[in-house]
Amino acid sequence: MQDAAHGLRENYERDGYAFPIRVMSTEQAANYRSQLEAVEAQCIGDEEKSKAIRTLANLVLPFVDEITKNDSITKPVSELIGEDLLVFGVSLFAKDARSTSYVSWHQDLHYWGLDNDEEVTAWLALSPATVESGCMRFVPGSHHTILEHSDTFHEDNLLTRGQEIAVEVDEKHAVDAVLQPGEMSLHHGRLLHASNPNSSNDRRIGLAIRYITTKQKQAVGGGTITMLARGRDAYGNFKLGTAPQEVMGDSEMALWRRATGAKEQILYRETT
Ligand SMILES: O=C(O)CCC(=O)C(=O)O
Repeated sequence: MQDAAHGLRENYERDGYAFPIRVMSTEQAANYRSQLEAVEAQCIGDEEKSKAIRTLANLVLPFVDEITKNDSITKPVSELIGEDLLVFGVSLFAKDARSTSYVSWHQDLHYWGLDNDEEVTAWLALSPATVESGCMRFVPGSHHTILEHSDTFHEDNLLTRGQEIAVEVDEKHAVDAVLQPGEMSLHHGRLLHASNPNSSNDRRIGLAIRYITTKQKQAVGGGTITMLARGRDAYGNFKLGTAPQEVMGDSEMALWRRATGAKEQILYRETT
């Protein structure tokens, strides 16, 4: 008989993803969604704080930091890449009800400047991610080679550079990563994935947490600020941030500005 960890690893290694994995109750996910939407409402009109909700929110929102360290999330990740985990990034992918926002076919690791592929994204659903609401779509087994990407900067594309792979994807092989609130998917940094617009009447909200091993190095760029999520950091390859104590307090925002500056140098390199 196979143990659960072995089954998870086997599926992930074969397909480049695993889902659905329940990591918290529906009620807990609804509670996190309310906290998130309360902060979003408070930050309307404040461009910088609204951006901090969308990227690296773990540095400024204590409840997001708490999610990234949740044992039910980090344990399955540790079964794939090891016990010692850093949070390299957190992105909120929220598509409003009946919105045209989408994500083009891409591979995450293309632009992150890391020196190897010991990275896993945990994508936590805080609202229903269905075919209608524009759940993620994965191409099974596409995580073995890095493909060329081109930048589109399309205004409806939720990705930083609107990046998309430069070849056609045969969508008939794509799998819909349908998730209920409180469930997550795990995907490999080279997996081809995308998502369609949201044609449902509810928001589609997903929190993508990028875990790397402490052994990783930033091969391109520098100054990346990470957060220890599990285990210990015996390498010191990245600066470690301090956990936020206050919702978007002054020191939290100062750390976020430093981290965002460093990250943008890497993400937008070679663009004008
Ligand atoms: O949320 C989405 O639709 C896309 C997310 C994504 O591209 C990612 O987590 O890498």
